Amino acid sequence: MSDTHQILVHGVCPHDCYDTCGMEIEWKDGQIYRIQGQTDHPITQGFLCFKVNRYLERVNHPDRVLYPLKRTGVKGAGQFKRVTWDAALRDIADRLGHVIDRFGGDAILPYSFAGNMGVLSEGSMDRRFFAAIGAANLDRTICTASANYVLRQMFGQRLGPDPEQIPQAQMIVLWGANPMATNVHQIPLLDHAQKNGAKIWTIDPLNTETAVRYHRHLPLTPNSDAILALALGRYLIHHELYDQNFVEQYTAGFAAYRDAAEPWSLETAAWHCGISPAAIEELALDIAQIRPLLIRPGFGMQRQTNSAWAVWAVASLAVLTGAWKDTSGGLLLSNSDAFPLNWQGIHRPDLALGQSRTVNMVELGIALEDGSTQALVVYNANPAATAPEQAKVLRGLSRKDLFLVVHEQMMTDTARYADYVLPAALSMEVLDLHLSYWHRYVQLNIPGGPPAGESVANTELFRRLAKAMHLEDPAFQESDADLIRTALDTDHPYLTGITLESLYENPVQKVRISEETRPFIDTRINTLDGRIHMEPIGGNRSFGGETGKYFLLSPSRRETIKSSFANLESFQRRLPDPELLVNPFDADAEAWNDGEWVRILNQRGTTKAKVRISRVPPRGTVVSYAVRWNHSADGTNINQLTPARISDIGGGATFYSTRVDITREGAADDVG
Ligand SMILES: Nc1nc2c(c(=O)[nH]1)N[C@H]1C(S)=C(S)[C@@H](COP(=O)(O)OP(=O)(O)OC[C@H]3O[C@@H](n4cnc5c(=O)[nH]c(N)nc54)[C@H](O)[C@@H]3O)O[C@H]1N2
Ligand SMILES: Nc1nc2c(c(=O)[nH]1)N[C@H]1C(S)=C(S)[C@@H](COP(=O)(O)OP(=O)(O)OC[C@H]3O[C@@H](n4cnc5c(=O)[nH]c(N)nc54)[C@H](O)[C@@H]3O)O[C@H]1N2
Ligand code: SF4
Ligand SMILES: [Mo]
Repeated sequence: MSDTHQILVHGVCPHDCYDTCGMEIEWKDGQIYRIQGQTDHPITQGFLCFKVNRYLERVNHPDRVLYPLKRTGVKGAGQFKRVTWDAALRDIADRLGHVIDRFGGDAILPYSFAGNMGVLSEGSMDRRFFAAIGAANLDRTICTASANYVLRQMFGQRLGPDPEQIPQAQMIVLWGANPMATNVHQIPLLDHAQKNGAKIWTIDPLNTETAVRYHRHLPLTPNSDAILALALGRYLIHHELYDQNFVEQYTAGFAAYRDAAEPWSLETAAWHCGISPAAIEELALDIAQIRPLLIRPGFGMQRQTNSAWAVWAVASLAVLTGAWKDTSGGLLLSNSDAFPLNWQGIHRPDLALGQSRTVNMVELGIALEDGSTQALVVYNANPAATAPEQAKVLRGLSRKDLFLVVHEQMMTDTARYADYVLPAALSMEVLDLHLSYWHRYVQLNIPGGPPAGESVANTELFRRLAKAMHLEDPAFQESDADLIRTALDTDHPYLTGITLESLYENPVQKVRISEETRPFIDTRINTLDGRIHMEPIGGNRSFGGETGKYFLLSPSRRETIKSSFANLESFQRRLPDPELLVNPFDADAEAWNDGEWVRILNQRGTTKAKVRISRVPPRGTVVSYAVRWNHSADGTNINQLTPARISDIGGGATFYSTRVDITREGAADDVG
């Protein structure tokens, strides 16, 4: 590329977000110069969000890692010196080889998530590499594991209505979702539905911006979702307001469902959920009577101990009501299986050396403390800030005998503990294919220039590591273009005609499912017997051990995506200190003042924050939005408090099943 001209390319926002926006990226003199929402993109509609509007701050941030770095100080101190790629790769290959010889391949643990959601960046060469060295398997559970499990059990796949149909729905239930912060391109669609006369309910313990924007808000007690949903189902059954024809024609397990719902009368449920029986009845009647009915759960409602139970009970409402019969109706929780790529071809599980242990990523702290892990390779994630039971995780990362390699764009809390930090390219510098877990567009992200400094794409990192470890399989020589061709190499009708070449011509293509197609009515139900299964799932997990006085919720915040963007100066200036939102009644009862420092603690850990008196949390619940960098505070954040307890079924995370005590800062030593 010549250094003087200006070019415009199609990019895709790589961050872990429902919206997977199309972007117009302008490069000038070899630098990223301007980033805008794609104007003619049907979902993006020319605007980006609060965070990505500030992307140039991220591109040019002083925390960017641009060269391979080797640790010189103690772990966690963040002291490094620059080394060459050759030297770094040679030493890493030696040390991983040594672990394999002494402890076996599965003493090496990869840890990654969705820092970059590109198909190649999220998981391709890396999967091949770790399979071929016999590394431990990582169960990537931290976000949606319970929902995935339940959807597969009930429907055989993760498919929902097309979000572009939302304006046609007349009754919408946003259940544990806060799209004003996390899914901003859903807002115009919801507003449109509202203008068309739709009634929109928000079911969330918190009085979020979303709850404030739409008609009705049901502030249920945290983690009482399954009970509410079962009470709604029971009401519909008792009053013969459910869709008997649909249940007979399409489902199995109705009797078991009915039995499970039976204990939950309006009164019993109202007591558990902290709302009035009349409010539940009003919602039940709306669900029964208004069509099309769209139930839109967020992933927020499944970060609880009985997560699978909650998802099952809520999803069952979309079945019981026959909501799927309308094109804009049903359950919109995930559209991930609208993209049937050649996943085996990308991941190549056949390269695996044999059986390796599997680690649930929620339990990273345990895997680092129980002696099973000698080397950890982190990319696309920042577990020092985002994993639960942080005290354990940080102790593990500090282990002198742990060999830690981190591939990153930024000097994150995790990178500071690394033996080697390797520089990761920005998505704008890398060819990749993008899907969405919400909408139905396949997109090509076209780089406008080469990676800055000596940074490399995730695929290139693992190509280099494979070479350094003498892995000869041709699978490690495939280029990014080859990988995309492999990914799209399928006969599935949803992907007909979508090829790398056609994506270069038109980088935003809808999967070939007609907007009129109703999931599970017009498509096969992918369970063994071709029926939707209503039998109860989960619900038997005890919440034991959580004794603190307050419920702590730590949902997504508008200004960051988890820890990403929390190091931007604009964010630090706006919100320099960690904050804890508390209800005015609680503040009054405890005589806390706005702006006062408090210590938050429980059996797992402790962190501090400034009180902010707010009407967002109800009485008895406090809120700290996820998440800040430890390093920008006292070395800790809110994940000191969250549990690594696994959900009832599916292995999911339970961040929102946390109780805490709160003391005035300074008194912490007296409590324990
Ligand atoms: N701006 C921004 N956008 C993001 C993210 C971000 O961090 N910031 N994160 C991205 C990621 S990784 C994900 S997974 C998605 C998540 O986005 P969402 O699906 O919206 O989920 P959360 O933000 O986890 O939580 C949503 C709501 O669930 C509520 N909630 C908490 N506990 C309960 C409960 O027990 N029952 C019910 N009914 N509601 C409850 C919370 O109060 C919160 O308002 O957003 C993505 N988009
Ligand atoms: N308290 C609390 N904790 C939570 C949650 C919560 O609701 N509350 N939510 C949980 C959820 S839903 C999720 S999904 C997890 C997310 O947790 P993480 O997966 O740790 O997500 P991020 O904090 O966004 O960190 C992603 C990192 O990937 C890096 N990155 C971006 N692109 C690339 C790339 O191309 N290559 C490489 N090598 N690195 C890249 C970014 O710089 C960033 O540091 O957090 C969980 N943690
Ligand atoms: S974070 Fe989400 S809303 Fe923001 S630009 Fe990226 S995909 Fe769009
Ligand atoms: Mo997530």
